Amino acid sequence: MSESIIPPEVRPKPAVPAKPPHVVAPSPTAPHGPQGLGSGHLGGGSTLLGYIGIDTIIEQMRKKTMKAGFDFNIMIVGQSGLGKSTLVNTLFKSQVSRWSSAWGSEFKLPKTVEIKAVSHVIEEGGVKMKLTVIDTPGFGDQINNENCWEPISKYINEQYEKFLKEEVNIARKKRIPDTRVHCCLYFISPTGHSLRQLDIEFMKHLSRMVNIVPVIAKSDTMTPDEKNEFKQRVRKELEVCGIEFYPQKEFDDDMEDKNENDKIREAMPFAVVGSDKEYQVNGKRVLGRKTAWGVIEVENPNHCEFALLRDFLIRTHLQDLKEITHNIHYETYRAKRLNENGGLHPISANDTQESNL
Ligand SMILES: Nc1nc2c(ncn2[C@@H]2O[C@H](COP(=O)(O)OP(=O)(O)O)[C@@H](O)[C@H]2O)c(=O)[nH]1
Ligand SMILES: [Mg+2]
Repeated sequence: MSESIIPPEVRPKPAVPAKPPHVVAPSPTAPHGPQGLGSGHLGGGSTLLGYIGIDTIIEQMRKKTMKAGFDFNIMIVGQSGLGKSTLVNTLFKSQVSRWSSAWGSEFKLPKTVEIKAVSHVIEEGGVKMKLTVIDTPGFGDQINNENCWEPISKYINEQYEKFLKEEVNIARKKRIPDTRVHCCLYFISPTGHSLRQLDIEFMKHLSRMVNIVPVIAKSDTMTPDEKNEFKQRVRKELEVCGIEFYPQKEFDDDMEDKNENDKIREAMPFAVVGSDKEYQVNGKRVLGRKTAWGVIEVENPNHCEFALLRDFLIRTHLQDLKEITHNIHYETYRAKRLNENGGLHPISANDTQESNL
């Protein structure tokens, strides 16, 4: 047996990296010469140039994104006590939970709507995300809540304006800081009856300027039947009022997108439960809320729709939320601003109050 082993042939090292074995050297008689990139040569693996390496662009983009990191700005709106801070902490787990006590004490009894943005860099799997949570304590807490959407709409427009100013600068920054609101989580009170006037007013005025994702707060306070009935009623009311929440039908890219988003739209608004407390269930530590009937596991899809919301916001639609913000909402704002002023002049407070964009 050993006699049959042929010693490896000694070959000179190539001056350039070797081409994959299937690559054939260009023939001098080839009709297009060495640069001929006729489709016949590229389809199904070129015999002319062999492997070009276009597919590595994905890896190149991945590396760049990993280095640069990215911004995600989420706004939370709803009456005090609906579990807004808790849910955001649950969404982004322990990384942001530290903020909750500071928020709680800072905004105990707000008299008017205050808007506070808190940023934190979260890193997972080598990817850095600068997460900014924009809290709106005081929203809907007044006796008269008329126009309480105004300060929020003003804030959203101010961020578009900031971005626009940077964009039209002659000496632009290589990367414009993005403070635009990519997603507005709107908390609906689990009344079991219907939406309040305040909810309708808010979503009506803002649904065309920001991505609104409505959620039913503290859904553990309703029975499964009540929850389903309430969800249906809310969906119906939104439809009757002409309120389109994210993901908006008109922005579906293709049939695949439409099918996927249809399922999500039918399941919305997600009935969620938030908690930053862990419990031991079947030997595993889970985030949950203890009730007289046992522990409601926040991340268990049989218990509530928190996991659906998390997957949708973070795992499947985060990039789309950013793209719709940039390509649709910001673009609408930008076109309006450039049209109305014939250029850019400082924006007045009144300009940002109205959201008839
Ligand atoms: N039953 C129930 N209670 C909740 C839920 N989420 C938060 N809470 C509780 O509701 C209270 C207010 O929560 P917080 O997150 O501060 O509400 P925020 O004012 O909207 O930010 C706290 O005592 C929370 O523990 C939930 O999903 N279900
Ligand atoms: Mg709060």
